[in-house]
Amino acid sequence: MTRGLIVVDVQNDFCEGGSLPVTGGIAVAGKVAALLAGDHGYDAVVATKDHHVDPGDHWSIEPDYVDSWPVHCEVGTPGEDFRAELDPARFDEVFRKGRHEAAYSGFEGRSPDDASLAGWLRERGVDAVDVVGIATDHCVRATVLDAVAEGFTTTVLLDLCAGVAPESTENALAAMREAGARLA
Ligand code: VGL
Repeated sequence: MTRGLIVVDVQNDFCEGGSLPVTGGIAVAGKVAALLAGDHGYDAVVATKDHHVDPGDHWSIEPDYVDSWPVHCEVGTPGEDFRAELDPARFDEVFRKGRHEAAYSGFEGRSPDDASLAGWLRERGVDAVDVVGIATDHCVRATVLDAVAEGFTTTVLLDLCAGVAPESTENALAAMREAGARLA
């Protein structure tokens, strides 16, 4: 198989100290950085970024932390940047999503050349993907479900993921497993 790694939304705002901090986000950033610094064996490594300009009611001053969230990953702010642990040079491509919508799934993202994630991976012969990042119960979940739907053999590396809340994380694990993803 030709294997790809998808690093989902390891951005400052989703880590401790950010506007929508997920516990364990910084630890995930460190572990992903360590993986990418070594001889990881992936044929392609991509990252996704939440990249909001005006995502409508995805942002709220009274967020419910289910469908609405504090302002996060606003284009042009440090919160939208990758965590400093990550060296962007390790990514073969970056897919940005959510300019004017929620866009939880990395498969909604586009490269600077306007490639879709699925198209970009297929063009390189990738047929299996590992998914890591933040948050297990939202953007990782949506990205994994789309990866399976797009026909990729999909594995979630749970040790390199962090979730917002325990219950929704458990639900996400069940949904990803049921869809046919492998949880590792
Ligand atoms: C995410 C909540 C809101 C995520 C994005 O990256 O999982 N979560 N927007």
